Order: sequence, then structure tokens, then C-alpha cells
Amino acid sequence: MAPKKVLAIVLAGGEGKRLMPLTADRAKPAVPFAGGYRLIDFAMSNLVNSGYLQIVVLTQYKSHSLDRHISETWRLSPQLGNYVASVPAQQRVGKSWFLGSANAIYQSLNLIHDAQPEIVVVVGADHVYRMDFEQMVASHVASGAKATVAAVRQPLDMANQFGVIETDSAKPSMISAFVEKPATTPGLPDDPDQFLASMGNYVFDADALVEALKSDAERLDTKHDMGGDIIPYFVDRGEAGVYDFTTNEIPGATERDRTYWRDVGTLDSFYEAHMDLISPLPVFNLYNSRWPIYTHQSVSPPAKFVRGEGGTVGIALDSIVSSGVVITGGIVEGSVISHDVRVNSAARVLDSVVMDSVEIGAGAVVNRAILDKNVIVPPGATIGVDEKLDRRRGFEVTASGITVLAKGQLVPEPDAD
Ligand code: ADQ
Repeated sequence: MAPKKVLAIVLAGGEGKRLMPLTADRAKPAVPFAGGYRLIDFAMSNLVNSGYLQIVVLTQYKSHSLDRHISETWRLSPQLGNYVASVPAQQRVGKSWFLGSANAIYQSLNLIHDAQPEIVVVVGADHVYRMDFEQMVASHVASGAKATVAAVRQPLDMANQFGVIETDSAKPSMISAFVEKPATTPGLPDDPDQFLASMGNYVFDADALVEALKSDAERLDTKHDMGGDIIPYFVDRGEAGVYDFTTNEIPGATERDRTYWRDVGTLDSFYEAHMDLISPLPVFNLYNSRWPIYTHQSVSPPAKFVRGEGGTVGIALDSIVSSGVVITGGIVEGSVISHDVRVNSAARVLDSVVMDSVEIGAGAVVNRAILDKNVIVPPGATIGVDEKLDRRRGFEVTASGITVLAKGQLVPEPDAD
């Protein structure tokens, strides 16, 4: 069968309230991840590695750094008919900005009209995983569904964060019921502790999607949401199929790596996803060059590890250390360190995520923390050591005790505590 003409749409307008303060002045897909990446790089790399090179990125909320990142990183060859177009909300239809994710696509129907695809692949921009969308499209075409939802099992207590899929017992490739973020849900017949979650990635027959979006736009009882409204529209018509993510083959990937998928929508899951990267046998392997995750990085010199004052050793263990970093007599353990960070004499950074250009003063301790860009930790200060003190200083502390500092947030001198 000849390959179908595919247009990919990346939904990148999400506000990411639960990632505050990391989303205080950037869109969720632009949040830095794993040293030099941005969250959107995973969705984009998956599309490009799948061979889908006509991509529209729908942006809205605080999109400046996202737009800059897309234009710096994702330049395809227009002369070959390939493109990545970043499209902000434009009030093309009426005076409202994008209402929900379905409305974002509805307001950009001209792009589908111009590209004339047979298939539209719609993906979210805030998950960490590897996926070959060509395999999902093949499954969509084979099943005869008009809409196909990618699915992965998740623990039962997370049902209120995802679209919950029930499959047809007579025809397991089709969806019999879909509920967006229910308070509770029963477990699967073969595993009562898990349910089948929508990954927020969809494949549509292009004309059926256009029809569904137009019908949704005319209704008053809708939130114009892909998960809440468009997928149920197809389920009600018996036209929605399901794609089992765990069947996806990725070259060079281990079983564990191939089936890894993490929604990084909360500070705790964002932190945990970083910890998944750094164990000696990583749960998610960034180093698989047969399915590369691409990004754009400004040029910095290689990371440097030297002794500090009084001969204190500068080392990093079980960690990722990016270029431009200088560790002068400090110890970094179990951490992800982004570009141009400085760790000074006798400082200790443990189990933490440290973003670009952070400076950690001599003798300071940073423990189980996320430090956004440009934070300066004064000599001798502590972060993530005393939860009450952290809260008193205005730092965010998550339910599982991770301390989070916003971009450039001031850390008082230890004496001022
Ligand atoms: P959520 O992620 O909670 O659930 P949503 O907030 O709509 O749904 O975000 C989906 C994607 O759309 C994200 O990439 C977001 O950035 C983007 N987005 C949201 N509003 C947008 C807008 N107005 N314009 C452009 N982009 C926008 C969804 C599904 C669930 C599924 C989970 C999986 O609704 O069914 O289980 O994803 O994480």
C-alpha cells in the first residue's frame, strides 16, 4: 500500500499550571529538560524520526521562548516540501483565542486545507518517550477506524489525570467508551491495578477530523477539547480505534526503553523523569543514536572538573553534566546539570535538577531540588535540607518534598535565614 500523505499537528499551547513556577514565563512544551533539551523536542524528534516532515506547531500561552526554540532547532528543507510551521493563536475564527485543544485545530483548519493530507497525526508536546508514528498510522489504516488513540497502561490512582479508554470485548482494536479524567475508574480485567490511558496522541482520517471539528464548533455543550469532546464524538459513532503503544518497535531500544512513556505535567513527575535518566542502566536511554532526540544548543566549552580551594575534589557521579559546566572542588551526585552551571569548593549537589547558568557557592548544599535558570546559591546556603525554612523563604515544596526555585529566584545569604 502506498504511504498516505500525512500532516502532523503538535499541540503546544498548554499553560502547564501544575509545573509552576517553571511555567511562570514559558509555555510547558518549552520547559528545559535533561540538560539541553526542551520538552517539545521529544514529540518533534519522534515525528521527524518517523519520517513525518510536514509539521504544524500550534502555540498560544507565553510562546516567545518556544517560538525561538522551534525556529532555532527545527528548520527542515522547504525546497523538499518539508516544514515546521509555528502557528500562534490568531483569532481567525471570531474574537476568541484558542479555547481548548480542538478549537486550536479548528482555528487552523486553513492549514489542513492547504496541505491536503489524507491523514492528520495530532500529538501533545509534553511527554518523554520514543514512538514511531508510522507504525500507529499503519495500524489506523489497517483497522478502518476514522480516529485512533494511542494508549498505555497507567496506575489506577492516576485515572483523574488522563482520558480513560475501554475497549470493545468483541473487537479489542475499537474503543467502546472514553471518559476524560474521571474521578475513579475500574481496573482492567487482567490487571485490576491499572487502566488504559490515552497518551494524547491521535491519528485521524483528515476529512473525518475536519467534519468532527466543524460539528464541535457548532455545539454549545462542549469545551472544544480533543480528549473531552472530539474523541467521544468518534467513540459514539463506533469509529474510534485504539493503538497499543507497547507494540511500537524502536531501533536500538531495550524493552524497558521502548515502552517508556512519562507525562511530565507535574513537578514531581518532571523530577522523577530526570531521575529515570541517570541511573547506570537508565530507565529511559537518551544515548540511543538510532532514534536520536534532537535539540539546539548554543556552543559552550566542554565540562571541566577541577580541584577547589584547599584541594577539595571536583567530581560528578551518577549524573548528567552538560557542556560549559565547571565543577571546582564540589561534589555532584545523582543529578542532572545543564549548561554553564558552576559548582564551587566543597559545595554538594545531591539528587537535583539544575538548569542553565546556575551558580552554587562554596560550601552550599542543594538536595532534592529543581533550580531553574540563573539561580545563584550564595556560599554556605542550603536548599532542600529544611523544608520549613524553604517554605519560609518562598520556595515551592512539592508533595513529595522536592524544593523548586523559579528562574532567577533570589536565595538569601545564610545569615539572613
Ligand atoms: P491534558 O494534557 O490534560 O490531557 P490539554 O491540557 O488539553 O490536555 O493538553 C493537551 C496538549 O494540548 C498539550 O500538549 C497542551 O500543551 C496542548 N494544548 C492545550 N490547550 C491548547 C491550546 N489552546 N492550543 C494549543 N495547544 C493546546 C490530554 C488528553 C487526555 C490524555 C492526556 C495524556 O486530553 O485524554 O490522557 O493528554 O497526557
